[in-house]
Amino acid sequence: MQKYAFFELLAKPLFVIMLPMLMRQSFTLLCCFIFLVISCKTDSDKKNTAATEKPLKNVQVPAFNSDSAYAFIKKQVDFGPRIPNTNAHRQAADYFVALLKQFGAEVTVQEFTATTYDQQKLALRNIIASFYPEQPKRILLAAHWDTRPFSDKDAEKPRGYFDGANDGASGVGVLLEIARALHTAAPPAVGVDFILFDGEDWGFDQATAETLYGKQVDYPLPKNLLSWWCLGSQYWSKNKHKPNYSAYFGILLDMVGGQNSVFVKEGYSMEYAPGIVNKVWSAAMRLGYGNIFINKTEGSITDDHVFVNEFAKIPMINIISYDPELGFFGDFHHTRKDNMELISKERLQAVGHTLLHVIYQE
Ligand code: AHN
Ligand code: ZN
Repeated sequence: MQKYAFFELLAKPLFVIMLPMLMRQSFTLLCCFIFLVISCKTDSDKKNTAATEKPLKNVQVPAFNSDSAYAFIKKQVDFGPRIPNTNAHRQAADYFVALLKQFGAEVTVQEFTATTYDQQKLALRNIIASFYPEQPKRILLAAHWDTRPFSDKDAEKPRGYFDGANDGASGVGVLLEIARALHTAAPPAVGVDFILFDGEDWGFDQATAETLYGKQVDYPLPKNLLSWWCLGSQYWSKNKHKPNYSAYFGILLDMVGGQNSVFVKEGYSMEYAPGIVNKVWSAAMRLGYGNIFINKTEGSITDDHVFVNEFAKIPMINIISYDPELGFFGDFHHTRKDNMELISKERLQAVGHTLLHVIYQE
């Protein structure tokens, strides 16, 4: 009895002392668990932001020379409008091939014939230039090099010709200067391919029909085409210069040299490759071009990048001039205003500098 009484005596304080201790302990354990869950979550949040905002590589980026880019544009304009089946068109193509070879690129010329909406047979050439062809990870840069055969938005001369300094030559000029920079600089960590697309600008829409023919006209598409525009990119995307060719991503330049022009995030680019758009626009902001690369999404434009996405399955974005007031490319578009006077070295610099940074940051 004495013994039991002793245990009874002991049991009560044990219970009274131990239970709160145990409860305190489990409270501490619970706190630890909650803390762990919270810290894990913030940790994964950190990882997520790190995925979109990778730390910058400490690399030497070659300089972009906008005087040189400007000279490449002037050279094209001096041939005359690069309208398919003309001498200026043939001479410009020969010039691009020779120059890109001089810059050390592996050059492939893809020749083909295409039929336009008005049943003209055109001898076209897509020109492909590869730097570091042995690199498996590749970036594709593109622009169209042909000129539209009529200035159908020019109120005074809708059947005239125009220089296409911005529409065509500006994108090619920036690309040629990037190729020259690659030739003189240490290689980036990626291979770079250039495609100069032909036959982009012989397209047709009802506005063209109204001005040229004074009435609505219907030109049904043949089964090999999705659009009367972009004949070169539609051909290349279905018949690549190397059958298994692909690229990590692509960037198209279209009308990038016009003074006062700005670039908004184009609709199809945001549908097909929002990550690439944001990568390029972030690079531009970082370099101080936030007044030119505007952080808003507007307009969806059928251009060469659409077919590269659709058929070649390469995520490609478009950097293209957009006038927020007009809700269109700009008042120069397909008029005789599209000449050298329109070209701004500052705009060429913003685009070229940004692209070289994007290339060397990969
Ligand atoms: C549209 O007008 C919808 N696409 C033609 C894009 C273009 C024309 N780029 C240069 N010229
Ligand atoms: Zn055009």
